[in-house]
Amino acid sequence: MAASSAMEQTLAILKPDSVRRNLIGKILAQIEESGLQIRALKRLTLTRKQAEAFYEVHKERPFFGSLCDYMTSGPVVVMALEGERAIERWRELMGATDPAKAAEGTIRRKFGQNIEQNAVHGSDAKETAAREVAFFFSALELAG
Ligand code: 3AN
Repeated sequence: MAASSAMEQTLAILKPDSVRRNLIGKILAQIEESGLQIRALKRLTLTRKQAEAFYEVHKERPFFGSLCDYMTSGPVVVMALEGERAIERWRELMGATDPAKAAEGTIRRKFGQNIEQNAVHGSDAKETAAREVAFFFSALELAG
């Protein structure tokens, strides 16, 4: 088969509420069952500066300060996911931003607590995915 241009990488974050509630395994299982590959993975705690840089596109939004407080409130697990159309597939698996509006069976519907503490993050487009994967992972870490 020719190399597929639809092969993508995307960034996933298991947010502090997921790690705090011991949901890492359940969420990773759902990712693997979907057929997406976990290309790289680590646990870390974001500094304020890192959270502000990561969410820079939202800096004018009213929820920016609260979002950064929350994202620095405990450890997160960050992952580079890989597969055909990985960006869209991971968005589908996560569900809508607001867990109350997310489709049945999605991770946010099952595990999200509210629109801010919504369990997981996923890149929303090719350009953001490339930026977000590179924000957390080096070429060496992605080569495994
Ligand atoms: P998504 O994560 O679905 O791409 P974005 O990029 O609009 O959604 O929002 C980034 C993050 O900001 C969300 N995951 C959520 O934690 C938080 N957020 C989004 N909208 C709100 C809101 N109206 N109030 C509080 N937090 C929000």
